[in-house]
Amino acid sequence: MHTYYLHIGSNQGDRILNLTTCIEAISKNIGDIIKKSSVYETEPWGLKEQEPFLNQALSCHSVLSPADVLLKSKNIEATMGPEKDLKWGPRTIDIDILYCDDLIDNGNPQIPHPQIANRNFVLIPLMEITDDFVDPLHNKTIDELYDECEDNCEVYVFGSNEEE
Ligand code: PH2
Ligand code: MG
Ligand code: MG
Repeated sequence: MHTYYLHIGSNQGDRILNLTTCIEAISKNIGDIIKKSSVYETEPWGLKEQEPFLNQALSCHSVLSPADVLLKSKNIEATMGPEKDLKWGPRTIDIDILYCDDLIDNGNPQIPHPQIANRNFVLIPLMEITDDFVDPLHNKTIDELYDECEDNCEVYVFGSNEEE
């Protein structure tokens, strides 16, 4: 059994519904959701001229390999929205694999995700659910990575998609 940290995002359509639908699909096709961060509204990174994103970090348990989690994630993305045509552009849903246990693998998917330490919209939601988890590449906690991160993009708590 593996513990995965995933990061999901949407800036098209009903963004909250997209996150909720995506989480349901992850629990059905990948494995049990262990933790969910709050939902954050985040300034677009990369391509500035687009709608703000909602982002959320998750942990889940899965027996699947990273390659299979990537395949399942691509299937969920394909079911939920049109193909992404622009790098860093708008998305109905995006699922990124951040970590699998303390694995370091430069294959596909690359784990840890190569951009974690550079992005507030990943680090801030992730910090909420990682406790004392140590990034195996940097040998630092997510709090430490955030302290050192030079990204200036704005990230606000938007709310929660937790059932009341
Ligand atoms: N995803 C992108 C490009 N830019 N910016 C924010 N704030 N959040 C994202 O999830 C995001 C982005 C393409 O995957
Ligand atoms: Mg992404
Ligand atoms: Mg992606």
